[in-house]
Amino acid sequence: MKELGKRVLAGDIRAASRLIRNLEDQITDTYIAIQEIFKETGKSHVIGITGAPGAGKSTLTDELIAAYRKQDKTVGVLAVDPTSPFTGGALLGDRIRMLRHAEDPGVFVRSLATRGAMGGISKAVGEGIHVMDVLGKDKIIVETVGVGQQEVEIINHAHTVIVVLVPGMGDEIQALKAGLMEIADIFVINKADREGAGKLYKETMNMVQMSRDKYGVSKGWVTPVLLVESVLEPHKFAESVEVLRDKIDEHYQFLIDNNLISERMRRKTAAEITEAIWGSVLAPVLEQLETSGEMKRMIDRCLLKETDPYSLAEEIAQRFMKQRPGTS
Ligand SMILES: Nc1nc2c(ncn2[C@@H]2O[C@H](COP(=O)(O)OP(=O)(O)O)[C@@H](O)[C@H]2O)c(=O)[nH]1
Ligand SMILES: [Mg+2]
Repeated sequence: MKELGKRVLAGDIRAASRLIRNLEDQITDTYIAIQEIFKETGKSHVIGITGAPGAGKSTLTDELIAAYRKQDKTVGVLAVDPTSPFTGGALLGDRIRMLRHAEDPGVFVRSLATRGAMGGISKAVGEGIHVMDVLGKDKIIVETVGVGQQEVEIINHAHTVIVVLVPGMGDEIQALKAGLMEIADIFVINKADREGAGKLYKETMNMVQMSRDKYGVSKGWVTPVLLVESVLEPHKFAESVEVLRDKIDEHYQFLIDNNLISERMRRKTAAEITEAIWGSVLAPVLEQLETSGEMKRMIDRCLLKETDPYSLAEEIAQRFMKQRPGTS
């Protein structure tokens, strides 16, 4: 696994692809490659695009690639789909759709569908971003499906978070109140050809306004709401995605000008350290308990009420953490 990181540093695309595949398969010693490249990370602008399945995120991403390429900016895309842990098949459409950029050396598109270990997807996303970062991509777009906690995690990885809404998904405004409001740097009302787009736009504007009244303008950035034209009208679609591109860059500039970038970088790094500790401390312990059969025995004992999970955890902590050589 050594060398792989070095090859990525040298701009080797095949090594980068292989490393990302290893992340996806959660091959444990990928961390060596990440160690090798970490020093060179932190240069790209990371853009998160989140929203319900079918909201048009991939279609939008594809057009956003084109919009950035017009300005000669290089783009990396990580399409994350934790909902297809076995096949990754749901992403096939994405791959085909973004095929028009396949021959462009300034574009690097990869998908991630990890096999569902706890915290695994977030860790793989963070590492995938590092890989694209050291490949020198100016912009890295991370597409995530907004279900459950997933959408909130994107804020640990992205500088700019775009929340995509579409008309005709009734609960969405409800869901927004429950937390999306805080993570969105930009709202996109997508599929403008659909009935209700105007209404959704107004509702979202109202919501932004209300939270402004309630919390005040958060350090000067007023979350914009952009109505993106229908993909069925390619010319208008391209134009409104260029407006989106400029807003995204305006947000990044805003973070830089107001010294907020370091705050986001701290949050990103804190999440990464936590995940790394999880990976190197907790994961091996759990794995050992699993393979030795002790986990099974512990479950049995708990069910028989001979003990409880908390006493067991304390026991495990004693054994693994407090009895290392030199610590007692
Ligand atoms: N009517 C309409 N359909 C769209 C628009 N944008 C995307 N779609 C379609 O919506 C479906 C889901 O799009 P996709 O980009 O895969 O959504 P994702 O799951 O959020 O990535 C596809 O069939 C797209 O062709 C739009 O502006 N109008
Ligand atoms: Mg998609």
